[in-house]
Amino acid sequence: MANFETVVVETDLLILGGGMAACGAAVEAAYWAKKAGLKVALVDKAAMDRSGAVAMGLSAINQYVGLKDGANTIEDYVNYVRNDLMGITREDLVASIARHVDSTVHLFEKWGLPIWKDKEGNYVHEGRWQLMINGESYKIIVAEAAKNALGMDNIYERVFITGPLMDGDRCVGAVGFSVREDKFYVFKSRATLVAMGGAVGVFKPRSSGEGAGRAWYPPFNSGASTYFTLMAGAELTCQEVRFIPVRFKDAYGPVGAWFLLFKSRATNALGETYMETRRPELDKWVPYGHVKPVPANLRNWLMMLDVMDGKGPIYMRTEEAIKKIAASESDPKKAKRKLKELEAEAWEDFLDMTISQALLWAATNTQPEEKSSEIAAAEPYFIGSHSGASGAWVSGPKDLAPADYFWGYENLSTTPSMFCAGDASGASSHKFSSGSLTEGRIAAKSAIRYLVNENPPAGNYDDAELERLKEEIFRPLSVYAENKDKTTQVDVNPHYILPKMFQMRLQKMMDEYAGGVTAQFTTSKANLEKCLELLAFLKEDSEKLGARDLHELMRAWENKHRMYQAEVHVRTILFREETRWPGYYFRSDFPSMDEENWKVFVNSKYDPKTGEWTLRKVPVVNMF
Ligand code: SFD
Ligand code: AMP
Repeated sequence: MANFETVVVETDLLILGGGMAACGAAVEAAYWAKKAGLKVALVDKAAMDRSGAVAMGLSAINQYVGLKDGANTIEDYVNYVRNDLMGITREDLVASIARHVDSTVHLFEKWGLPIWKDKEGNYVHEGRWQLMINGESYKIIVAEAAKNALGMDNIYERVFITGPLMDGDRCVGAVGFSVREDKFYVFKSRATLVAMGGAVGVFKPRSSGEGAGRAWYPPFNSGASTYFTLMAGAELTCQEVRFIPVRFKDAYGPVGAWFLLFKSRATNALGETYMETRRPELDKWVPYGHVKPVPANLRNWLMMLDVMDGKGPIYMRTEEAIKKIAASESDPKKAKRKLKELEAEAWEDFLDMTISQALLWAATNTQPEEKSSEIAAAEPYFIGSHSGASGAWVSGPKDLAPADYFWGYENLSTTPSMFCAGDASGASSHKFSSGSLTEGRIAAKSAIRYLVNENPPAGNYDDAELERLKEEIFRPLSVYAENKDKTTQVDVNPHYILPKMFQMRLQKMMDEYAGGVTAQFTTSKANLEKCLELLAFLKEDSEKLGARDLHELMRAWENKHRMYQAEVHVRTILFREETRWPGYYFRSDFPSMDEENWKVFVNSKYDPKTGEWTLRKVPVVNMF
């Protein structure tokens, strides 16, 4: 690896990721760091303008509390999130974000994001908490603010972070490599903020063949936050709480606008509304089965029951919803205009954030005002900022957190000097884009306060360890180079495994044994144990990952990250002996919810030195 230049970057605060949380962190950190004379650097594996979940844009801001208008209270939001997560949530973290999120939305508007307004100049709501936006350029607008705040000299784009730099049990930076140049990066920091999103591609996708990269979640997020925090010895939480979005089938178009703004029904092929016909099922999941809105996983579950009964396909009744709204105009001219407006809004909803769904409509001659569209449950994803909850276990704010949830600084993980935000921080769902950016701001301000108050020393860095990390990072290139001539078919070789093959193996075992699409999201102790057995073999073979170029080296590391995301997920589902989130996953051996024994968080931890896992129950403390 002698030809790979080593680049060393020294900074006080290191922000990992360039998505919503990282951009919020950059804006806030730059402000406070300037006052304190501190340096802040940010690293993204991609180009910030289009990186992360918001890459394609979004059509709504999903968290706006409207505190100033008196529309809702912080408690209202906490109640909503707690219920949607079947009782398992860190109320202190949710409340902390809820009290600041409106100011973030106002910043978006100041930065130039068009938010829909009605004739009186008020925001147009999609639902109680959601605002409609013209959001195709959402990420570019947010990235511009972050870049202006930090300056491009402090931003490293197209640098893939592989893992942490440790000094004993303290995180003192990160290592990675350029995906464009032959460079090994060493970032030395006194505080680190992890915001590298969630994970896609751990489970086999519904898409196949040339469409296999197509998923609801962006292909760029591949479990880096989970891997990084695990390898830094941090405690994680809610790693069993995956997210299964119900989406327009095959291109994953959003359903929120249809259900909330257009008030559409979803029915089975017989025209029955499963949310009504299956309502008695909700009694089994009380108290959460009886709250409003019905939790996302239970909405999924009622639909899945119809599918399992052979009553599919399931349809979003777009034509019915559009006609109903247009018919509310008594003047025929106005009704015609309204119909045109609704058609445009329906197409924009997809064009703003899931362009391929609009293409699929076009390709299948679908006019939403004339024809229903199929919806389906997608494969599982890890996205703690949406309706999942996976992430690191972090300290809450002093004024809100119960004693057991507070250790000095908001969003500090259990690893000294390491903060987490967005998908990287767990048990505080429903942050979405606006809440994630808000949490990035909270975490960054807290990290700068930590640097000022504690003045932590620079880390000790062992040159031999850095050389070892460099060898480990680039090993897939040499594994391939040394063995490439031992085969006549490049993707089959007993001496190496290419990332694509490796990923297919991971996805197959997760799909079949850990409750993926093929298993109708169902699993059990026996299946999970089988999965762990196969994961152990995969881990052995991960030493033999081969890569032909820098791009494939990135793919190799993405899959190594995914493998650990998979393992912590499987271990956590196995540990929780109940079914709490049917519609996300179902334990056939523990088919019901057990409030007495399992109304708790499950926290998980990995010891990188011994390879041992520790899982424990942590009580849920209610604030409201
Ligand atoms: O409704 C490395 N989300 C929606 N939020 C909304 O507010 N409105 C919507 O309309 C939303 N919809 C939606 C949403 C998500 C997705 C995938 C779709 C649709 C299709 C949720 C938000 O997008 C989400 O909550 C936030 O983006 C989360 O923020 P954050 O910062 O935690 O994650 P990120 O933005 O994805 O950024 C991750 C960054 O990490 C980088 N990265 N960098 C270096 N090294 C590595 N190894 C790295 N791995 C990853 C990424 O490049 C990126 O910069 S709706 O349809 O559901
Ligand atoms: P989605 O497009 O499904 O991500 O939804 C966007 C937002 O609307 C999220 O906050 C969802 O939780 C919410 N949402 C979607 N469908 C429904 C529904 N049927 N009832 C209540 N909330 C919903």
